[in-house]
Amino acid sequence: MRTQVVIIGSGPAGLLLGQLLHTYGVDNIIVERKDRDYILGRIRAGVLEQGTVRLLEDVGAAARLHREGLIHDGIELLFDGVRHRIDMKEATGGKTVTVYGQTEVTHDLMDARVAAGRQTIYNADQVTPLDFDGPSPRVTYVKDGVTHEIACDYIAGCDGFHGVSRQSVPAAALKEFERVYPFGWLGVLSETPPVSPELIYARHARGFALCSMRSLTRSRYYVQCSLEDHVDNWSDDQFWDELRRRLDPEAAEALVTGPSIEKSIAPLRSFVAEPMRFGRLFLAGDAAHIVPPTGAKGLNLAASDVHYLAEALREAYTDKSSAGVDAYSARALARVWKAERFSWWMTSMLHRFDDTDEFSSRIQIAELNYLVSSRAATTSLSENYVGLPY
Ligand code: FAS
Ligand code: PHB
Repeated sequence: MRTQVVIIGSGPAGLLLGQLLHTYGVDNIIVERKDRDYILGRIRAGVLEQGTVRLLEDVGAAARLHREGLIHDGIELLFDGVRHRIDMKEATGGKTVTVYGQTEVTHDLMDARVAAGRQTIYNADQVTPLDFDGPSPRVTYVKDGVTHEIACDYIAGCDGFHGVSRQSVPAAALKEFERVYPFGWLGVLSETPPVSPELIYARHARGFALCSMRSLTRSRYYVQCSLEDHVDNWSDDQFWDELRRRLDPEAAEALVTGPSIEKSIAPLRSFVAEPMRFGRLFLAGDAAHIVPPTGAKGLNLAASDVHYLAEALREAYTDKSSAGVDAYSARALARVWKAERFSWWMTSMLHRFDDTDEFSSRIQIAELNYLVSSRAATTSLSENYVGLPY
């Protein structure tokens, strides 16, 4: 088999890249180790920046998002028992975010890919990117016991943090930066109306909590938990009781509880691999970087990465210029590190750190008090949360 670009991974990064390349007339095949239903069963992100929405519009995959997505002008910060609204729309001159689950984004992109007649190979085992340091890269994989090979011009590693692409790069060629946080997020999805019209980020002595949503009838909640914790230790009632303890009285009273339809613990880390290009292999999305979800940046960074990569590949094919591919890594990393900083800052400000002292706790409160009383600080949070320009 031969194509112009092989994309490894059918998550948001791979699917969005595939559709962008399709609109640019660049042939591509996605090779994915799982199947469609497994991918759609993963519950992840919930907040889209305007840039991400625009890219989905560009590839014709935003119709349902515009019907069902919720436009949010602000968020609330809860600390010392008081909620403070951050009016991001006012602070950024009109920018907003859209609440629409990653599962739905993935579903819409998969449907768009089928409609475009583009090929995705699911259940591909032993996917291996080869010869990407030369002019004739190729990808091999095993399916139903048969080994296949796809010759191509470029390989896009969109296979997430645990994927094969970054692992295929010689260790000496990579520099990795990492901060692992000493806690996780226990998340619950429930068919219950959200406790509040906008997201509530709560700092509490017992730990962080987040009230989010997927629609006006489906809510997504998180509480900070220990890394030693296990989801089996938490009955639904225990989760709801702990969430109530971390909310203000009004929200605790208003909280509508119900059976969890998904419950899981996600670890938190900050991670960046540099560079994001190795010859004709490019890394994009979680394959290259991870952010703690506190800043709602993970999915949105995957989108900006593939925006830059698709532009670069279009330039390579259309203008026969390597300027874009040569600049891809530096261009993507410039935005990645700003999102890493923001996500680290939100996480440091809102979570309970058992290994720090009272001084650090007072600094967190001072940071939050400054944030809600300074227009400059509110503007800074807002412009990062709605998404810095590409
Ligand atoms: P993905 O991991 O989504 O997709 C990679 C794809 O590659 C997968 O389909 C995988 O099966 C496939 N793959 C892996 N190895 C392969 C191989 N060897 N061969 C072929 N295919 C392979 N972000 C937020 O903004 N908010 C959140 O609340 C949030 N919660 C998260 C919770 C969890 C548990 C995780 C893991 C991430 C969360 N994220 C969140 C971040 C998440 O949304 C990612 O940023 C987003 O999925 C990135 O998309 P991709 O880069 O496409 O990677
Ligand atoms: C979510 O709805 O899953 C969500 C929203 C905002 C975040 C993290 C997760 O910062």
